[in-house]
Formats: sequence, C-alpha cells, structure tokens
Amino acid sequence: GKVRAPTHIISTISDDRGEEPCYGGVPMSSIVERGYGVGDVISLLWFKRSLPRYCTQFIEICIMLCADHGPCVSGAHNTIVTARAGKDLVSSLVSGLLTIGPRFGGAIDDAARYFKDAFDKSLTPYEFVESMKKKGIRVPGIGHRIKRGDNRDKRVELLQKFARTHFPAVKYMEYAVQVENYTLSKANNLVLNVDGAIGSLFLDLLAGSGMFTKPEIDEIIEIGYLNGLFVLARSIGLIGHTFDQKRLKQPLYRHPWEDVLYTK
Ligand code: Q5B
Repeated sequence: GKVRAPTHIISTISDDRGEEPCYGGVPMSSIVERGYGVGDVISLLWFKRSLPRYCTQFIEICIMLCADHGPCVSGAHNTIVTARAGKDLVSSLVSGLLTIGPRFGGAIDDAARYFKDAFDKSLTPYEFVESMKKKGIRVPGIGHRIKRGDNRDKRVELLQKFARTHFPAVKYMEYAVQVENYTLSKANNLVLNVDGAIGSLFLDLLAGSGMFTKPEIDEIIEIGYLNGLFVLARSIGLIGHTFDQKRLKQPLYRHPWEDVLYTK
C-alpha cells in the first residue's frame, strides 16, 4: 500500500488546499454568508469550534474594549516613540506589543490561573490574597495605575453587565468581585482591573457554555490563550498610534532632562 512520508508540520486549524480556505473546517463562503464576525473566526481558529453567539459577542466586546487606552500606557508610549524614530509600521507595532506582560495587559492568563485555583480550592478571598502576599506575588488582575475604588474601570463594569445578562453562570466573576472587595479594604487602587475581569469571566465562559470538557479547560488555562485577546485587541490601537504620529509628522522623541532624576 501507499506509505505516507512523515510530515514536518502538523496543523489542525485551517486548510487552504481546496477551492476556498477553511477555518476549523468552515469554508470562507459560509463564514461570510452566515454573517460571522471576528468572534466566530477567533472561536474557529483558537478554540477549534463554533461557540454560541453570546460567547463570540463577549470575545468581540473584549477586543473592542481593549483596543486602546490612550497614549500614556506602556504599549502606546513605546509605539509612539518608535514611530517618531522613523521606524516602519511593523517595528512600531511590535515595540508596543513587547511591553505586554505581567504588569501591563498580559495578566489575563495568570488572573484566570490564580482565580480558578483559589475558587476551586474554596479559598476565602482573605485566604487567597494573604497566601499570595506570603508568597510575594501580586494578585494578577488586581490593581491599576489610575483606576480606584471611587473611579472604577468602565470596561470592567461593561463586561460584568454583559456577562450577568447573557452567561448561564458567573461564579468565577463573583469570586473575583469578592477578592476585589477584600483588596479594596486594604488599598483604594486595588480594583479588579480589565485583565482580571476578562480572566475571571473567560473562566465562566469556558465552564458555563458546555462547549469545553474539563481537560480542555485545564489545557486552555495552562497553555495561556487569554493574553492573546489583549495582544490582538491592543494591536488595533497601536497601529492607530503609529499612523497618528506619522500623520502628525512628529519629530524624534527625546525625553526632557527635567523629568529625569540624575543621581549617583
Ligand atoms: N499592590 C497594575 O500598580 C499595577 C497589587 C498589590 C497585591 C496586587 C499593579 C499590579 C497585577 C498585574 C495586573 C494589569 C502594576 C493592569 C493593564 C491594562 C491597562 C493599563 C492602563 C490598559 C499597578 C502600591 C501598593 C504596593 C503593592 C500593592 C499593587 N498591586 N498588592 N496585589 N495586584 N497588578 N496588571 O499603581 O505595601 O506599598 O508595597 O502589578 O493585573 O495593564 O490603563 O494603564 O488598558 O492599557 O504601580 O488598563 O497593581 O502600584 O506598584 O506602587 O503598588 O499596592 O505591593 O504595596 P501601581 P504600586 P506596598 S491593567
């Protein structure tokens, strides 16, 4: 019989060999004809299944709400400086993307990991937060540079409102809110931030949609899919900042001496 030569690559998410490309087995024409959105495309390419409409809508809301947060955040700042140094679009974009990490925008996966672990072990918010403190780990998804208990992040409120209306259950989100209540009793800046809101709500999406088995959920959390939402979303804003600086013909950026503490 025929012997298949060993392949160097295995790929399971899309196929471009036929008359038209397929995402997760769904032909492009069906994606267009069925009126699918970017949430459906993410479902097919990242999660390899069609998710219910409320899930894809939630993904789209995450993308829209995280697309930009002004010129002063780490990512936009890097992108602006790079664009003003005369670099091209891709260089300016990746320079901003490279700031995404545990402190800025890239705390979603760890928020999901730690909230899930604490909730599944039935830790009280006090036990969870204090155990993190003992380990010297900041609670991912908690804290913000400008948001406060009396100046909440509108994005968090919008995500919570959507989930309370459309998700079958929001147990992880409610747990995150209890954690926030406790951290806010310690300091006014320790709000549930956008990373923590997405991390906890995605746990609810994974657990409540009935579309994922428990091992699949564990694998998604272990691999760390969720920072991808912020990376994808913020790319939209960073590209915009690059165009903005070029349109405005901004010169090379040099940080003012007065804003540096020169010391020995
Ligand atoms: N403390 C976000 O810190 C920030 C604590 C904490 C326990 C915590 C910090 C943090 C976890 C990572 C996280 C996502 C670095 C943030 C985002 C997207 C964004 C950004 C934008 C956008 C802010 C003061 C005191 C200290 C700390 C304690 C702080 N956080 N304790 N758990 N999580 N969070 N990142 O203001 O006793 O004085 O030593 O790392 O979730 O990135 O808009 O800007 O869309 O672009 O610099 O929204 O919270 O506070 O470092 O001066 O700390 O609070 O130990 O206590 P800050 P610090 P002490 S959303």
